[in-house]
Amino acid sequence: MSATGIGAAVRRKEDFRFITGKGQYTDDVTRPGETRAVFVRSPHAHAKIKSIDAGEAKRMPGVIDVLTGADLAGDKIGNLICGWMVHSKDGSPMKMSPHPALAAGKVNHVGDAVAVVIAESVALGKDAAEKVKVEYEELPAVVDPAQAKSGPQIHDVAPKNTIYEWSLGDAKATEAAFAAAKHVTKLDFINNRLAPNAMEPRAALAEYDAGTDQLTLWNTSQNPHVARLVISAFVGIAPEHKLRVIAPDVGGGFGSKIFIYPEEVVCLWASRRVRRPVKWTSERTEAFLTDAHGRDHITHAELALDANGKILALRAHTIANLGAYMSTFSSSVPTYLYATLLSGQYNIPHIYCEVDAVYTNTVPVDAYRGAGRPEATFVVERLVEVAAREMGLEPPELRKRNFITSFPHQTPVIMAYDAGDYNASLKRAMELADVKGFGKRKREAARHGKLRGLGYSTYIEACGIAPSQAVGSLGAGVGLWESAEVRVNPTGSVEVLTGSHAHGQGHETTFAQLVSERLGIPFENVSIVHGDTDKVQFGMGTYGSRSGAVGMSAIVKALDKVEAKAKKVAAHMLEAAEGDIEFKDGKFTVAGTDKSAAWGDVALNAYIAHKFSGQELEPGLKETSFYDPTNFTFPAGCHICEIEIDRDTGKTEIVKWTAVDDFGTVINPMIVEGQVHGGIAQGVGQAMLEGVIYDKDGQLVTGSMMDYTMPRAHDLPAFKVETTETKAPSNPLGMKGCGEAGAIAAPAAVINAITDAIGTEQLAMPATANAVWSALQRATPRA
Ligand code: MCN
Repeated sequence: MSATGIGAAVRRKEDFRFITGKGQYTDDVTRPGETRAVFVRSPHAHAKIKSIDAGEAKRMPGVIDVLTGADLAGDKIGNLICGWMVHSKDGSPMKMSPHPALAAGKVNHVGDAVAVVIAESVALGKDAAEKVKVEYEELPAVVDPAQAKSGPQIHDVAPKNTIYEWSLGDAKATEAAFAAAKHVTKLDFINNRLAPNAMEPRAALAEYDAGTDQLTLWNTSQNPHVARLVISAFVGIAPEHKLRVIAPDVGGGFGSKIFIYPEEVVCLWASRRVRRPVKWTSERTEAFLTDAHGRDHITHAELALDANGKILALRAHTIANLGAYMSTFSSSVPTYLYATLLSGQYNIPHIYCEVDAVYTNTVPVDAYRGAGRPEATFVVERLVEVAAREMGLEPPELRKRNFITSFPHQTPVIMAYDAGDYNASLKRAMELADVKGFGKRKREAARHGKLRGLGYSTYIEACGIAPSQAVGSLGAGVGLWESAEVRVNPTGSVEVLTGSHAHGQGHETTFAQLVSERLGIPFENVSIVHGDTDKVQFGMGTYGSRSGAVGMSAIVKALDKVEAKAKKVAAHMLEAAEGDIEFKDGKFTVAGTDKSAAWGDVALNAYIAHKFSGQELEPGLKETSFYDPTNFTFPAGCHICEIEIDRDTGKTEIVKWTAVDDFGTVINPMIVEGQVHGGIAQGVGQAMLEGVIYDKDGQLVTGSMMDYTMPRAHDLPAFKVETTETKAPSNPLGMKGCGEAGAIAAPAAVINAITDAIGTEQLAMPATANAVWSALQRATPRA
């Protein structure tokens, strides 16, 4: 392994600019004549708009225009749409509501955009926004997804507020397996609603060039090409390349920046109308009110087992709250990304899952780190842990009896797992966590009046989203491949244009490590270019932990082509047959001789056109590829959480965290470890601290950092993180994604640990001190 190649813990090259304040985020970009957009938002969860009077606001100093849904409709700007079709079990298509970028006649959640003020500054815009008089007729609201079907109807297209009633698996076979079971474990739980809270809030800056009829959008996007494709259609920009989307440095996304939001559509449209650049940057409270939230499931789940603890079947019914409108990918999260993972790491012969997706008067819900897979893991890992307790088995023992041990393994819920060694990660995690010494630690804690608990989460996820072949069999339409272009300059330095987009994952480092290793050139001589639709031809962007397995595989494919062409050039230079050229460590050699040419010489020669005159070889050294994997990758692992609880206050401290994950080939262990740390922190946040709360009228109670608790460093212990390795056969590097693992594994590990200590399974997330204390009042702690 070279010091900067595959497997090396290279420091992230992008961090210098980030930690020295040199990053260029959307809000840092300024354009001459820039104006600011300030949105007038609904204070009501559900109301008719009787009238909007913007007269006074329009006359205020510094106000350029005030635009409403009527203006939008007048300019024929269409509705935001959800991209993935899901059919109900009766075959009917999902009920997609209209979603105009500015409300048309009715608002459906607090924060719904009603009008926009375009002003010389944010301050002037805010003053004017207060003077926009909107007369509302309030309507009753529905907030609780359990009440959605009987609540006031939100959209004409969706009776009983039902978007779809979907199912997966064989209901009859599952029922028969339950009938034959010796033991059935039943659980009810809520997977709490989360606010994404990326460090950089969403922002958009749109500029219209009347000379060329060209629009440019700087945007906090995780997938600028998809944004261009979709937004150009909404805003009526044709041909599509008249819109350039640039996602410069993006300060975190966690999924929340892959969707098409009203604000960027409005900025583009407004800049074309007012003929000046229009910028909008979200404030934190605006972010709580408008960024798509995550999770929000109500689930009843059951596990059927035989007398020996062999799992016979699993069934689940979930109500998924999708909020007031369907967001870009929301339909797929509680279906294709959730129910398809309900087999966990286990050999479960029969699974049946029903998902009812509903509208409520809350902000839309869509993908958030893990997207469907944390919810699935929570179902499976809570059921397994509780079943073990109920049957008097050690939780790891029940897991071992049911682990899938031979691959490939076809689950009853579509996914075909390709490789893994679940026993290996469980065994190693138990060693690292010193499970054997737990009893002693528990007794010691008891002497100090504390309760100790140990919780496991042996999770699985499907990453590398989303191979066309697999997506086709899910009936979900388009697959999500990735592109790469490798440009070799005459000096031998390399620029890689990738369709992936980094917003914290360190691609500028790991992608350069791959190229450095493959071409045997210095890491510093490789630059990664991403996030600009005028530079990169097309790309699908970053989410679903796909940039390694899919994005880097596209680079491998392009590098293969580059190497093949470079060999032709070297053969010409060395006057040898092409088949005799070997390439290793940055050197082309004629096999069996000492004749060789260095990478840099070959690169230069590739550009000396006269050398090839009269030959078939074209000058230049640049190759493109599009890579569509044959399957998802299936990262899996074991997380063990150990907690200590103060009996008097319910205050719970995580005292130990052990994670052993299988990410296949690891490119950069330091980056991977960082990804796992971040994921665990978010998972712990969900389990113990975070939770979006709306009151019964649809007012957001947790609308600021004072009300919505994010995990801090002092909430977390020093993590013990290791990896095991089984290579993913579906991509040339054998990589599996690592970006979501922690967030997927952690909630179940935490709740399993706390319930182990307190002796009741009735504990809702977030397990705050108050919740734990209350649960303790109803329980007898386990000895
Ligand atoms: N990697 C590696 N070896 C592996 C797997 C990955 O070295 N076996 C490296 C990759 O090269 C990349 C990083 O680890 O530099 C993450 O790779 P991957 O798992 O492929 O995930 P993506 O790059 O596609 O990132 C998406 C993932 C998701 S889905 C969310 S949500 C998330 C996450 O990454 N959002 C993040 N991590 C985040 N980290 C930050 N800082 N900010 C976010 O918004």
